Amino acid sequence: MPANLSPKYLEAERRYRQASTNQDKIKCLQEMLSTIPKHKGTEKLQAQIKTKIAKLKQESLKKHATRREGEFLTIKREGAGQVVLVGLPNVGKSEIVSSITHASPEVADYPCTTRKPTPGMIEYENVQIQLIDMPPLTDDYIEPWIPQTIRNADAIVMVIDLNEDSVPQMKSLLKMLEGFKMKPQIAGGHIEADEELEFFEERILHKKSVIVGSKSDLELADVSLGLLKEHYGKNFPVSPVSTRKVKTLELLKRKIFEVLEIIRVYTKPPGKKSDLSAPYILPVGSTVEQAAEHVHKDFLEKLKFARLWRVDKFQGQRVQRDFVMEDSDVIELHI
Ligand SMILES: Nc1nc2c(ncn2[C@@H]2O[C@H](COP(=O)(O)OP(=O)(O)OP(=O)(O)O)[C@@H](O)[C@H]2O)c(=O)[nH]1
Ligand SMILES: [Mg+2]
Repeated sequence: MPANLSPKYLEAERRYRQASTNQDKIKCLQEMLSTIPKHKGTEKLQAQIKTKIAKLKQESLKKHATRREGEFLTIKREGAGQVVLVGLPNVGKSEIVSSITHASPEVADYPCTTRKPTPGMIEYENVQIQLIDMPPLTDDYIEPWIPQTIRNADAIVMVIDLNEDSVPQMKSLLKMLEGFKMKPQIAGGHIEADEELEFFEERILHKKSVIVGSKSDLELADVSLGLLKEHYGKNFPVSPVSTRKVKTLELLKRKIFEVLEIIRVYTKPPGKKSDLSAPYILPVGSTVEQAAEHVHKDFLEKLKFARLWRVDKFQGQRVQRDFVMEDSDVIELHI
């Protein structure tokens, strides 16, 4: 055995021997490969590990080919919207999920820790938003449910590690998403309807997206963030985030709420106060008529007018059906 194998390598090798599934074995082998000292004396061992990984991947592919489509994992949508985290290995996706939701996906300082989608709920003010932690996107084998889960989500958070070169990461991420026939785009732009789209259809799907620059507390973060903003700031909102800084996490929640392009609308009975803990969630740009229909379909026909309250703007003025509502509006529906 070549000398100079690190404790991390030996630990990964120990776990490899105990691993029972191909996925786990691949994960350990990849870890061994990333921690092995790169010199002449280990070349043979590196080659053996690579061959073993390739063989295990082939086996997994065969297994997947015999699976039926219905077996893809998709996460049931909950709350006001579903947002998925994507990024290269080890960029901090899982730590973000465990910091702003009640879920606790495994976090580790080696790549490819996450194997399964793990949903958690973000509480942003009085709204619940579902955030899904995902396995990393890499150039090697991607399980077929991964693109499908990303396509299903309402929006994408692209996580870029600010402690590494940011622009190349972003490039490869966009390239991989393009390979899945997805094009991230800034919220507010025109989004193609995607309801009838199936996973295997070829049409490019546009997805509302934000960029999160992770590990903003680390040394290289400022330079990396500057470059990221310079190259992509025009096309996407870029938020620096550190799981060690609560304030950045609060701003991230706000950004995630914004990318969903939803508004909260409250109703109130005449002469009474509205229940501010129970908003109706509507798409940005919804009218009074649409809000009324959402409350009860009978309102659509019977609604005569509505009164509207908006902080510093309206105090119960009458508004018509086509009036466009904003976040936090209160309406009183009259039939
Ligand atoms: N300093 C610092 N380290 C962080 C931060 N966020 C995550 N990390 C560390 O980065 C490493 C990777 O974090 P993970 O959350 O497991 O990364 P991941 O993107 O889920 O990794 P994979 O599941 O392998 O793709 C861990 O050691 C984390 O503790 C951060 O904001 N600041
Ligand atoms: Mg992870």
